Amino acid sequence: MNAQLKKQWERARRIFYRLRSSEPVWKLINYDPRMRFKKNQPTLSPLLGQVLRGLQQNGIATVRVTDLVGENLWLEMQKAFSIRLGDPKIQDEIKNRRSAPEHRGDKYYNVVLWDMPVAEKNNPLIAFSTHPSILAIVNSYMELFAKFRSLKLWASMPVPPDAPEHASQQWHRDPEDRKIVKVFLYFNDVDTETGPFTYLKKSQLGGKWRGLFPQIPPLGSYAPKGGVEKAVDPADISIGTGKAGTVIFCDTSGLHKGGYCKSKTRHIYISTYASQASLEPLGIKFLPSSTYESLLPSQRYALSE
Ligand SMILES: O=C(O)CCC(=O)C(=O)O
Ligand SMILES: [Fe+2]
Repeated sequence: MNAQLKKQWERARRIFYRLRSSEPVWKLINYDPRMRFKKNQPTLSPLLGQVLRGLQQNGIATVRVTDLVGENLWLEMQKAFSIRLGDPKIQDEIKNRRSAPEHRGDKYYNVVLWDMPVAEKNNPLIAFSTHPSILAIVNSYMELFAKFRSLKLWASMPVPPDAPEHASQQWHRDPEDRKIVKVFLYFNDVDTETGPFTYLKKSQLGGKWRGLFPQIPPLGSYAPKGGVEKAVDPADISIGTGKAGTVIFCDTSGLHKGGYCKSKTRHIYISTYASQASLEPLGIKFLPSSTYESLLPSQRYALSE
């Protein structure tokens, strides 16, 4: 392709994706999941309502895991987490981890504790990610039946002193969708040494910082170093320190970063939800739909491709 043609092709591609993610087209693509949500609107307890309002107003809200899903599930989740962390192969990886990236997007600082995850409904982590209370918040925020798109279970390891911020340690917007919900759960206490998840409040769809380093569909965006700090009031930056069992709901189409651990390891579980318009590859394997037959409609929908 000659240079002129390439340029035109690139321009056409940009226009196509911008149109595809515009409100009317996005709503059209999501007609079916929007109608499903209308027919199955959850009633929210005062606590869930509060989390939803936080998401709507600031793009972020925090809640205790036990208030959301109860003590028993949290205990089972902690057991499941310890088993994965204790796996000799994982322990080896932690010992032999690299101390620098190999390429641009390489999250060399995260040891992956659950590779090729399969969504077995009795797995406590999957039960958490598809818990009716969580889906009630996610779907009410998205105003549609959302898809559970991926999960990450990480030990985020301390980086060498003065290592540059790399990949998602830098301010960025995720690419998946116009609206995205990620649910972050800490399995250990996270302070400023432990790479807390950090968010620019009101950078979600409809927020006052939506236009700052915006997504470029079908991509997200990275902010230049220092660009966010220069543009905003420090009070708008939420630093997600918290005890083990802290759950953060966040629209990561807004500006965020995290995982820059200075001296302590961070144990984190991340569930991603987006609409069926998302073009990102699925990061989770589902079982045949008959496996999920006993579940609620919102859960069955979340657990489908
Ligand atoms: O590791 C973190 O805190 C940030 C992760 C992130 O950017 C993401 O999951 O989208
Ligand atoms: Fe991200």
